[in-house]
Amino acid sequence: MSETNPAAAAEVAAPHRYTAALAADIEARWQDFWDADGTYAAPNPKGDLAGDPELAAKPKKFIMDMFPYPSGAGLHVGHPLGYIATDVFARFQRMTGHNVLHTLGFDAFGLPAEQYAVQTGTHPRVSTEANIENMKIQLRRLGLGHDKRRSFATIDPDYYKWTQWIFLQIFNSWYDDEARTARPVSELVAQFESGERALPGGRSWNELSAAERADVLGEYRLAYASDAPVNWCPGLGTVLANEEVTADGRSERGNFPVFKAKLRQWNMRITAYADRLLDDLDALDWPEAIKLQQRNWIGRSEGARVDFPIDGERITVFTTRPDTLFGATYMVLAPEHPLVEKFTPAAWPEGTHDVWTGGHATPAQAVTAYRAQAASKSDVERQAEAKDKTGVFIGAYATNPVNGERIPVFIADYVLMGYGTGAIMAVPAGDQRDFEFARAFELPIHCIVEPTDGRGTDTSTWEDAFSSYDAKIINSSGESVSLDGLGVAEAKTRITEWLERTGIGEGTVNFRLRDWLFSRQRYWGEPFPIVYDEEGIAHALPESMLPLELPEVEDYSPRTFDPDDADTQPETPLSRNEEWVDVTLDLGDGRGPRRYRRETNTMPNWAGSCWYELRYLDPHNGRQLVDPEIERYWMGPREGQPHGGVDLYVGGAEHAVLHLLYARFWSKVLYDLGHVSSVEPFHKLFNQGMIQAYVYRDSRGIAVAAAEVEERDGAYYYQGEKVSRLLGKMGKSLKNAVTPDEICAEYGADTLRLYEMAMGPLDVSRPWDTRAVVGQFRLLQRLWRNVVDEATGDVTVVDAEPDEDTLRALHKAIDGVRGDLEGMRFNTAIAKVTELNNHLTKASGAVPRSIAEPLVLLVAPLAPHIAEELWRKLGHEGSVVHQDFPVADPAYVVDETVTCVVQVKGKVKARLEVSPAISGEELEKVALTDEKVVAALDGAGIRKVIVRAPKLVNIVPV
Ligand code: ANZ
Repeated sequence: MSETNPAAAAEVAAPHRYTAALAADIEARWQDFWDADGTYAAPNPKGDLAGDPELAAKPKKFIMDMFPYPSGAGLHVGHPLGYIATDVFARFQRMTGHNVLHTLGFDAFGLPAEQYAVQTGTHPRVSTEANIENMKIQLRRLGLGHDKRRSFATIDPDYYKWTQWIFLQIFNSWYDDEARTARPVSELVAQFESGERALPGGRSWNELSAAERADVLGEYRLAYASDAPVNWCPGLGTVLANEEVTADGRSERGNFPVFKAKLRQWNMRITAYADRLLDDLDALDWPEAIKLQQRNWIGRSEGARVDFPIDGERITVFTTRPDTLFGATYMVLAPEHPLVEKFTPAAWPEGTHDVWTGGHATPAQAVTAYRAQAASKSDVERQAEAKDKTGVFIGAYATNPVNGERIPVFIADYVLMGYGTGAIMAVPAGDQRDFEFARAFELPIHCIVEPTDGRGTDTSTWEDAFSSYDAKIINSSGESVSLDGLGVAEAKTRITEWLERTGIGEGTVNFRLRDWLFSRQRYWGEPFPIVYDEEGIAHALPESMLPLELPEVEDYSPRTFDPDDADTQPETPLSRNEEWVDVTLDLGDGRGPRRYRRETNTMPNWAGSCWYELRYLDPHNGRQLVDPEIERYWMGPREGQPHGGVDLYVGGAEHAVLHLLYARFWSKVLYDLGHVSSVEPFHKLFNQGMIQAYVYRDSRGIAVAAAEVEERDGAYYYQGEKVSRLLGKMGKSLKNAVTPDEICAEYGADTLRLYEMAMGPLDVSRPWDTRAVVGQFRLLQRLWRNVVDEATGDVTVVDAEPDEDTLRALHKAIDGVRGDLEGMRFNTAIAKVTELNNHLTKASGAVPRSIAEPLVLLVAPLAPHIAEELWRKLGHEGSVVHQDFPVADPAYVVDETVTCVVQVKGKVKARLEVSPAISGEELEKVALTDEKVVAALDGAGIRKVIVRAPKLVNIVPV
């Protein structure tokens, strides 16, 4: 008996069956065709489009993904979820008459390449470029319709030349608060020169030395160097932005402790834009959750600044509750507050309470000791609730301006230097932190709001502070102002008016947002186009010296330190190349050639992604960031998009405040300076869900290779040992990564695309299940069989007229798929295609051409390779990519109805038009509420209803 291989036998019988091998062949051919043909090249309104009025009349669609970091691990199937979605959407838009721009670049500066370089000695450029090449191959295999002429990586000197150029625009600008716009620094200098704007200290511009002028301008520039306390992470050897520090005060990368340290660093004055960043959110089509995160991060608080007199000077506090001024029984300064020394006397005043001194002999000793203790904590640790409140009296008293009471001044770490004014009036009755502190330091607690929860006004019996916006103010009368009896809101208004009238304070708005720390002690980032002269004054390089390329260095690693040693100082890798650092340059400023020292920090890895959407528009422009006409065409404001921007931007929700806030800020500066017409970079934002995967762990909790786990009776085993299963992230470290390459090899890219899109709504996370992929493969096999003879490879469609049922199925599918693709409901679109395809599979006889062709067009955005192949087989020249998407005939879309006869006592009383699919229950309801039936029953009770849906209802009254 000879053994036969059933698969091989099937292949002989059906050599033109849609198999993985055939899919691979089709896909490779069409990918080559698209590349050679330039199918996805998006014409710009200049050049290519100028002589083509038809093309110029098309509406535009700029569709973008958050570009990838080319990691050495390559892509797993989770990565392309968003790329496939934007590709399907872009293809649909092309087929509905839009000029579509869709491409993908690489966000290629960053830590992993640098760390790999440190470990292996490979230059980060070499490993990064190799990773990009690898990723390009993986992406190409997916059949993504990108305009490859427009792709770039942020590490290309041609690209970062413009990142540096934008930095210089920002450096050379200041924010005019009155005009609410950025303006060139030269205009500020002109204002100082003419005396139109006063200089601090009343001096004249001409009197100032070059260094003094630089200092004055540094207070205004939108990019400036300062010594403000920054997040120093010794374990990484670099400083970090607030956004890169976790809620528990550690580095997001590496999980090392982060300390506050005073280091001279570059900052971006993003705070100047706080109100505009907040206001402009309203008109953006973004998920509400992301808008909310940005609003919270910007953190607008309305309140007042109030001056408390002390020793002939004053301490200014920020409070959101000026209505509680009568309850302020002490003050607190942040330990780092610059006025602390000034008010700290040599000795403890008479009668100082023991618990206030921390056991120190003098106030100065107490302050020094407490400052050291506070410096070792992060802001987050300092603010953590339910912690014992610590602090120390500085030996001085201030005066509460509403009632003249002498109140002691403390330093305590729960007050942060970076918020408000770094000083507070403490109202223990109304603020929980102040309450805890007052209890710990035996300070008075004045009840100034009538409790509404029955606790009474005797604060000695209270267990916590009382806060309510609905309560009445009490015990708040002074000589010139009284708030007693008012509600909180009225009291706020009244006291703010009083503060302003008396000059003691004023209503203000405070933002939580801090300036963006913009320098890093890294090698693999954009060098700053800044040099310092012998006086240490920073100068911008002239545009002709850009790009300033990264020099070669021996050692790429920043110096790292004991992660817990806060007293360390960063050392930059670029500082190790003396030849590059110390240069003689003629900056073209009339001063001739001089010696300079280059800035040796590099920009943070967020810089390159702050403006990349603009470079896609005009990627090879060597003279300008982007041609203004081209920018206006793709990005300019439109109806419904008042701020302009990319039409669709898809990416993960984890970038809510980092990348998206920074990019919005740069966009606004460029807009203010007249370089772009769009105020916002991204009009519509969509967050795709995550593809999750099962993580299997052994008894020690260590992840085991998911591919080798076996299931038996609902339990999971790895090499015979029982393992646990939990849904988690997909990735190399959890040993559960599935690559797109594997799935493409087994089924083809079209199947992978369909599977990823069919898994569920795009914004929802979903578990990957390799075994389920075959379902989409079968759909494509049935589609293929509906058009092609598997034995001969010939097309089987016929020119016969389709029957009514089939026409209805087709037009309903067209109607539904159109709406679903427009609404990015790709999963339901696939369900509708499947339904139509199944209808054709079940129907007897060959498929009419007038059905097969639109079916292929419906499939084209989702599974483009098979669609191209079938379109060609159906006798069409060229590509399916720019064909018109089918339009449904409304006559076939409306539901077909049947007539249902309603009898009462055996006599026909009504005829109802109902859906053939109506349920018995529904039909009975409709019949019993029909006017004529109700009339026929004339109030009689019902004994029995016989329903034969959809055609008959027989009612038997009592
Ligand atoms: C008196 C008061 C009474 C306060 C009361 C609150 C409740 P948001 O809403 O987040 O803006 N505060 C001000 N500056 C601070 C700083 N640098 N560090 C820590 N806390 C600070 O918070 C504003 C409130 O937080 C301010 O209003 C101030 O306490 C405190 F019943 O002033 B409040």
